[in-house]
Amino acid sequence: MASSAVNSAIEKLANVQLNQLSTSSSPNLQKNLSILSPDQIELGKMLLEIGQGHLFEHWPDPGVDDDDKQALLAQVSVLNSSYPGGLSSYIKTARELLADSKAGKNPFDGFTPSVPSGEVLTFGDDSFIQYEEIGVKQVQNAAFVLVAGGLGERLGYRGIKVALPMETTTGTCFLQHYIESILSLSEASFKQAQCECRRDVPLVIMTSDDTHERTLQLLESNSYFGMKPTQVKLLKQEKVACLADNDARLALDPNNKYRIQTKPHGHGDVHALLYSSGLLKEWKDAGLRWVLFFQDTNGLLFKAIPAALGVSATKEYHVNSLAVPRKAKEVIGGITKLTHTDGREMVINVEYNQLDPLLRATGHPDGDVNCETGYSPYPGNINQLILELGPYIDELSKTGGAIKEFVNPKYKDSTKTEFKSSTRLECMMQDYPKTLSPSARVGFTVTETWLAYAPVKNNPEDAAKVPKGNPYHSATSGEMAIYRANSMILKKAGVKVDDPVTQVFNGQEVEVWSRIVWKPKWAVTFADVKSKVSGNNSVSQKSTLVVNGRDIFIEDLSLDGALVVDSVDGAEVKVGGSVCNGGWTVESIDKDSSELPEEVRIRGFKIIKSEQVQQFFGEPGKFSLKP
Ligand code: UGB
Repeated sequence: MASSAVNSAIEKLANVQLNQLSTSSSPNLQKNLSILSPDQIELGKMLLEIGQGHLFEHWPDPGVDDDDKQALLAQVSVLNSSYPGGLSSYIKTARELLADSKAGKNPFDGFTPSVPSGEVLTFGDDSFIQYEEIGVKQVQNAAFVLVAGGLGERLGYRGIKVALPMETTTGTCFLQHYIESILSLSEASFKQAQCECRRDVPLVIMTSDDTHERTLQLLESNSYFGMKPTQVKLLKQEKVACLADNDARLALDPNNKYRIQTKPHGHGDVHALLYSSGLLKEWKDAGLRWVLFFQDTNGLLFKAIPAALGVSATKEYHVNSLAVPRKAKEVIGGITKLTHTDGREMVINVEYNQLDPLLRATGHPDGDVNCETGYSPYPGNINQLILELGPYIDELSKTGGAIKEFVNPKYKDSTKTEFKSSTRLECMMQDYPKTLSPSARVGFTVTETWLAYAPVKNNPEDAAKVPKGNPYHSATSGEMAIYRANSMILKKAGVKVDDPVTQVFNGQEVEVWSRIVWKPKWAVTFADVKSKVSGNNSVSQKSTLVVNGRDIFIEDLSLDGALVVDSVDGAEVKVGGSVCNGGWTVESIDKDSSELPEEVRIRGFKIIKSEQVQQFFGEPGKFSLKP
């Protein structure tokens, strides 16, 4: 036998003995070593070291279920590599958080909440317009990140939420609107900044196993809604391991004893994913300065983005959270200043379920209530974050993107020794500032709700139960909010838009404004709107106005019906005169009618298109439309 072969045989024997020693606490794993690869054996040892020997308790002898055993360790490998610090770090944090939870420890122990001060914007005033202008210039230096890994259990919709129509007048879905907004903003930015090189503003979409394939398919089947496919990156978040008890023993899937049960970890995963993907560095090297995070179903938020980005640039905020006035008990977090007894201070989102107990525990016996303004004094977090890229990368280089987590076990009884069902660690993207040093510039920008926030989160039944005066956050209210915002913006630009009427759909009382919608390429800022509207214009409540082209100018238009104007780039169209027709009406439907598509049922109405003036200008040139 050659000496190298002897050495290798000796080494192999030594390894086997070593493996057997370190796996001796699990006889079942030990007797299966021969079917496992060296990497799998390492993972097995690691699991034993972190108290997970129960995973092997039921393992039969080699030769039985070997593929399943290997599949389990393959899953462990994914769980280990997709969590910053690996599974051992996950289990260590879980034990600490579970112990705190059992002891009833308040995560805000030692902190006193107070109302923070931030930038409060009023749509259309001089400073708003100025901020918009500054913000638009910055878009060329920005990257956008959409978190869309959530299934939207509260909404109960079976599809992915970004595919839902944002409004049913045109049927534009959320993802299309987001992409068109980014494209139009970047076009405006390019023009305004008069920079030499035009940049393809990047868009990252965080998906999950629940949403990935369908998101990709939506993009591919619609040619990425006009974006270059290379401009869009999908980053898929992995679920995390479930925990069966207070010792953080990993829970096995009730239907498969060779599979660890997993659940979503939350939108906070976006930071670790961006970091590990290398994109942040790529963006920095390309000279980008901002990263804007946003959520899956807020059809209004791009109306507030330019001004908020302007605030970030002006105030040089490392972190800028967008907020709106919040109704007490509304299911959105509250932006709060927390001051610790040791002098530490931070401005942070306190999640909706924690704000009331925190207030009660700190000398506010009524908890989360409205103040004299009719709103909670704590601005509502709409989870639209603007981070400055440089400081963001610096911080993530230290943390690897790990975000402070929390655990929310549902205990069987007051002894808190057993869970009703397995739990897991969770994290939220807005908790990013929690690890920042006190010198970090963390601020927020409040805009009016009608302008910036109308998410689609609640199913009709739950929405109908929302306390009177609080927002429904449903498909019904989400669509009506688009019409209201566009009507209000046109009103501010001098158009006479009739008052809305109140109607009830799916048990929710909503204001129905004229159905006014425009493509982002028509206007992305208030200044754009004002430059395209002149003279004496009026729109009646029963009217629908759809503006789809870049250079459509509305001048002396009297609209009482439906008008749809579409034009290619380069076609300059003046629209005026009197348009009067049967128009498009909003009709109630029965949400339980199985003949109607789910997208319609969840809003409780549909648009009946009876009569309209519709014109498409397909050639460049100057045109006039005066019916
Ligand atoms: N999401 C993911 O991408 N991955 C996940 O694992 C989970 C969610 P929800 P939530 O602005 O209205 C948040 O479920 O968590 C995506 C803030 O925490 O709609 O109840 C998901 O696809 C809260 O402070 O929201 O509440 C979606 O795009 C408040 O601001 C997004 O994350 C509230 O949003 C949010 O998920 C709000």
